[in-house]
Amino acid sequence: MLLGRGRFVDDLGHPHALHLAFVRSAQACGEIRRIDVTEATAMTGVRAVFTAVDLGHTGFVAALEREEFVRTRMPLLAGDRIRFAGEPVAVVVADDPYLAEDAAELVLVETDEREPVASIDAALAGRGPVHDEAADGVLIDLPMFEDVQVDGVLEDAHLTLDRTFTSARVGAAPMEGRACLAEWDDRAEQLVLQLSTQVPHQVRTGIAEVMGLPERSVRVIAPDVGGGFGLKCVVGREEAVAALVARRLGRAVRWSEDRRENLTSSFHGHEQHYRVRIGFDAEGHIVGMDADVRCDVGAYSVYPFTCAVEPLMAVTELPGVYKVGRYSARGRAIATNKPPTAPYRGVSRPQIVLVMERLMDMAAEELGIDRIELRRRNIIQAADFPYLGPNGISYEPGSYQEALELCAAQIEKAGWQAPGSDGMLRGVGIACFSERTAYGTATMGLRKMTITPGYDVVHIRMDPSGDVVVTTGTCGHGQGHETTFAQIVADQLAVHPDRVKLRQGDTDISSYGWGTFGSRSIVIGGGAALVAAGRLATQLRDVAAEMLEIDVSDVELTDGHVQVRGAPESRVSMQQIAQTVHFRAHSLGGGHEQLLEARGEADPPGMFSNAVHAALVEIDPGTGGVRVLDYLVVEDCGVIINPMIVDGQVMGGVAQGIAAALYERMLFTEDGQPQSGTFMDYLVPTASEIPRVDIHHLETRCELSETGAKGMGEGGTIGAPAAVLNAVNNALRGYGAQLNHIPVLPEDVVATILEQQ
Ligand code: MCN
Repeated sequence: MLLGRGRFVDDLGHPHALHLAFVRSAQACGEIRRIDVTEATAMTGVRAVFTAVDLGHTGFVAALEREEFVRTRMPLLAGDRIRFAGEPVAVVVADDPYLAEDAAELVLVETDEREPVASIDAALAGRGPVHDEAADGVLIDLPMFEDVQVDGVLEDAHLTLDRTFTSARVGAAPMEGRACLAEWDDRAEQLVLQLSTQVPHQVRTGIAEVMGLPERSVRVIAPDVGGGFGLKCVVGREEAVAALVARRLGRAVRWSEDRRENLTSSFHGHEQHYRVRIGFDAEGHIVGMDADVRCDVGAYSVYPFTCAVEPLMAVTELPGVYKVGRYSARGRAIATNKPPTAPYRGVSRPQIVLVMERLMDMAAEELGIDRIELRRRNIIQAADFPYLGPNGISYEPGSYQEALELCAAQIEKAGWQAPGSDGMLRGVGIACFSERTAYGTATMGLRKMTITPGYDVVHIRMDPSGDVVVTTGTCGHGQGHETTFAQIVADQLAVHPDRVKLRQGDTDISSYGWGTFGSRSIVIGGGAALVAAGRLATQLRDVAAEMLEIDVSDVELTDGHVQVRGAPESRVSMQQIAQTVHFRAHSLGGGHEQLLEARGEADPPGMFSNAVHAALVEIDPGTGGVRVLDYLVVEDCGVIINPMIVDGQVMGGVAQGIAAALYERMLFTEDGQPQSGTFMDYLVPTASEIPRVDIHHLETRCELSETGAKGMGEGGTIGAPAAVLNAVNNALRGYGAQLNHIPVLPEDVVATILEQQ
């Protein structure tokens, strides 16, 4: 990548491809009266203009098998109603992208404008509805773990806090936006769709469905993907339109989203409101909690995850690493006239950790108990494992308390408690959390999605030169799977990792797989790779034993060879074994028809990584500017496959979490107009805003995973908002700060200071 050898969708040459530009709605809400494409169609170089009518009003319906879930449809192009500003209503196909853009501006869309629903409050106040099927604006309402004792427990508690928290809508801002190149291959009778995605097979399923084709007639290929962060783990309507247009015209077509489209018209996440009541006894133990979680999920349910992902995750996992006693929660997905939300990195966990960690700090202050001590009293202890939470989740062993103690010791060591200089205010914040990773089908099944992800299958093949090719349905897009999968397989086969090549991101070469999201790849794909490699190792031992004329129990794999145990001079290389199997099979006694190939599968129940984050911030009371001076992470993701990659994931995640805490937010006006259409308005932090991150590892081997690893790809993002927000409040302790929203902006800081003066 650094040498420029990466190949992204836009790098894929195609001399005859036509270019798409989408005509997008200028209004956030309205009925479409007329779409006039005459002028655009007449432009030289324009090959076609399509509307929903031309495409047969197709769309995606993502659903849960739950009574409470309201099924809605996301049309590929808006046909009768506009549901957000930026929604695609027509597509122009032209010889070059500039012509396509110019022609798109000539398409006339006449609408009867309606008053949009641009916020949770507006939706619940009865404005709308966004979908007639959901008259009250709620797409799913989930009362969960309804413990009737909670109210009583909270009334009788020594201390009860009743607080609200909000987090702003954010975008994933991947370096590469969405992009695709679609072509109908007449000879193979197959649509070949190359696109920037995390989930090639789900894209295949979705597109085959809207095109009315069997899945074999759609091949989806993800070349290098320039970041996804959850935005690309759902199926986009623009890519589906490209597929339909390619087939319709019998021509290759391509589309690359520009930055403004990415910011305003793709998928967002994390716009949530919480009201939480939590009770403590006099010793600071949590006795009960109840929560009302409201998620602004935008205009549509995304395919295939649906809009229930955020509320479900939030209510299920809110208690986190703490023993909460009694628990009850309600989670709602609320439709608004804004772009839909996808499972953006962390999926509600940055929010629930923020809620719990702010509550712990606020309670510590009210109770007069040191904030680390209060956490110590409530955190799940080693003796509690396997711990069964009030949310019905069983937590396998982790190093929750050990991580807390190590983090506290490191804060001491780093001298963070020293006061700031030059009138600057300094604060330290910490956040403890667990991250449930690698959900298999059984756990995913609890969500009741009509399409339930979870398992993965890996195929492994040794070629005649003794090199190994591994194919997987997971689809790394910046996580270094080429390296870590090779490590796992190489370890099993005792070959150098350079001799193992990973092939991913192509639905024609791998078994059905679920791609990469939910920090699942190393546990599920990597676990399946380990199983497959183990089976291949058995075949190698069998063949070698026959070649060496010795009992199979007397051979071992080592250093690229299979050798007689204790007699290293009697050995055959992998290449010798592979050539014998492929080219001289007749010389073997039979039973080796498997040609040195195997498959492996994994479908674990899901497991929890854990971590503690700490941030040191400095605030300029004059400007309200917040700087993160230093950052500390203690994390435990089980057996670490590759420490450098894990550290990279943590650092990237922390940067994303700091961004959510201090900078990024998608703003909308009251009439649903996006205000964050460029990187001048949507503040992605640069290297100069991100501090050094000091990372310490603990390793609790996971018995639920083949490799002993637990996932961790979202962890950095999950802990950072809470750690930073606690640090900001801590820095402003002299001003009675109670900042419970993100991002915290300089004006919030200044307002807090002024209120006390
Ligand atoms: N790893 C390891 N040892 C462990 C655990 C993980 O060496 N015990 C390594 C894995 O081998 C893998 C990486 O760490 O190379 C992340 O592994 P895992 O936790 O399995 O997560 P996934 O690979 O499934 O990645 C998904 C996760 C998610 S959900 C988002 S969103 C995300 C993220 O990863 N988006 C990213 N990290 C990203 N990183 C980049 N550069 N770009 C994105 O879009």
